[in-house]
Amino acid sequence: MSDVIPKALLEATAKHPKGKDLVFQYGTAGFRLKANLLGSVVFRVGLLAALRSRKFNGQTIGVMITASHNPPEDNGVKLVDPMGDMLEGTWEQYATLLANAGNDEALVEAYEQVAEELKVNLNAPARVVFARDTRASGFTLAAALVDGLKALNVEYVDFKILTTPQLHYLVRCINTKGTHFEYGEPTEQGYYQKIATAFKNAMADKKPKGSVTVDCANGVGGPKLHEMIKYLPPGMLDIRVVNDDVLKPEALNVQCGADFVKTQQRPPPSSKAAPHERHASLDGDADRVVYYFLDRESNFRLLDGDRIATLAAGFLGNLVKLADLSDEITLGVVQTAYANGASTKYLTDVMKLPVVCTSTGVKHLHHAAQRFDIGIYFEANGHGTVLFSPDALKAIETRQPKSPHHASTLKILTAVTNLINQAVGDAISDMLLAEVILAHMEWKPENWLATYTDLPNRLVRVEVRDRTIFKATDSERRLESPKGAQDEIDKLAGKFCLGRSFARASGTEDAVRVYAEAATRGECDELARGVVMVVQKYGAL
Ligand code: G16
Repeated sequence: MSDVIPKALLEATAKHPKGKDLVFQYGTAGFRLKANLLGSVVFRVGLLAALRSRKFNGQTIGVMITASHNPPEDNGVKLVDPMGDMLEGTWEQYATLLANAGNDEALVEAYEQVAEELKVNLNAPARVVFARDTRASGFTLAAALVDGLKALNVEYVDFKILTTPQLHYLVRCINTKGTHFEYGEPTEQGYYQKIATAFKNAMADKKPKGSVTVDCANGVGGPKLHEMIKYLPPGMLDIRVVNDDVLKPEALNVQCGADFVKTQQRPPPSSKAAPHERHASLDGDADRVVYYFLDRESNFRLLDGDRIATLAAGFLGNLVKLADLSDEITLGVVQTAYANGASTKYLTDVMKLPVVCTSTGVKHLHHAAQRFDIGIYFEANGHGTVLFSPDALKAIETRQPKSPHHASTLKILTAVTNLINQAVGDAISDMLLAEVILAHMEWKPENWLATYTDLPNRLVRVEVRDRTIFKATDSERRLESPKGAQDEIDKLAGKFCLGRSFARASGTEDAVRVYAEAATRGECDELARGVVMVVQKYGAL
């Protein structure tokens, strides 16, 4: 064992032994599983966070303990990189390696191997900040993390209960403080102040019509949205917070929240929505948001992540044009295979924007969005944000106003860059952005919906014996294994007008997801049923 690894590490590993026969995988959003199996994983994530920080000579790394949209008994853990984005992809294998290493000396050896392979100076300082959502298991898991950090002499700050995007914000603020890229005050209050000020400036002299009711999935978004409201200019926006009971952790994501609304395509049973009212639903850690409303006939109408992307693209594209910056600023949209075909068609054919498709997981979308000056990325499930390149920010900042109208356009554009969380998708910030845009356009939800017509679609969760046999390719639009499955899916999809379907293994749940869309509801449901049967056949339990 190397001299620089404290004996404490060996002692600490004994407290968090890995269960026999368990295999862990750093998935779409870190590790996710039943909370009672997660202790050893969180402890080992602490070791990797220490290595990652030392690799960057003491820059702060974030660790978020959350299972977001998953059921209350699950939990999860993921790492946040110095600029507040997701852990760099090439390091995920090391997270998986440490999580699966044996106990005691075997773990220390794995740790040393990783440190050597990554050429980490183990004498460099290490700093980690962490937080958790409102799950009952979070407190104990945070203690396991602390054991790992202490054993490796890491300086750490426990931010206790936060939304995932708040932790990403803090990491970015801490690491950029005093630099040219300073992002904000590295405190929870700093987060509210920055977003509230930007909201006020972006709203300019507009006033949203009516109220917005926000379903917080009985998760951390509830208390944090209540807090945010205190910072917003009084009377500017009537926000009604519902499903904000965090004292009953068993209520988290149950029959409410963004995932429920999107997958079930109906309001939470507790909803008291009246026709034409705006409703938004957050997920369990407040990084996703979808809108919905009831139309005149009380039909449920969903305004999902695709809709937020098209709303933002239209508004920002227009602001860039009015600011006379179209020649300098490129704008593009990033989606996944789950994006409704009608939204992609609208973006390319009507809005004439470049659209890129990536695999599921914001880490993939984020990187693709960085290739544009303004990169708008949203998953259909409501997870996303808008990224502004340093060149775009500079162009906006240095453009000399030619008229009072031009000046106010530039002011709104600047405010929007501050309103949108540049680190990661943020439900609270995204919701306020949507409110700003609706107010400027003087749009009701009906106007937003009228921009294009979604193809009927269905998302089904299929339990299989071993989801890892379902290997996808082509931005997860096709299955390369099990052999033969994709041919059957293609044949089925070909039978229906505008039929499109795919199956992929979830990276956050032990299941395969099937997506289908087609010209009519009946065809879509038939296609979904057929593809579910294909998945069941190949993945027979
Ligand atoms: C996470 C990821 C999202 C992804 C979702 C579902 O969301 O951050 O990018 O869309 O899981 O992923 P999968 O289909 O692989 O299970 P969240 O909100 O749970 O963190």
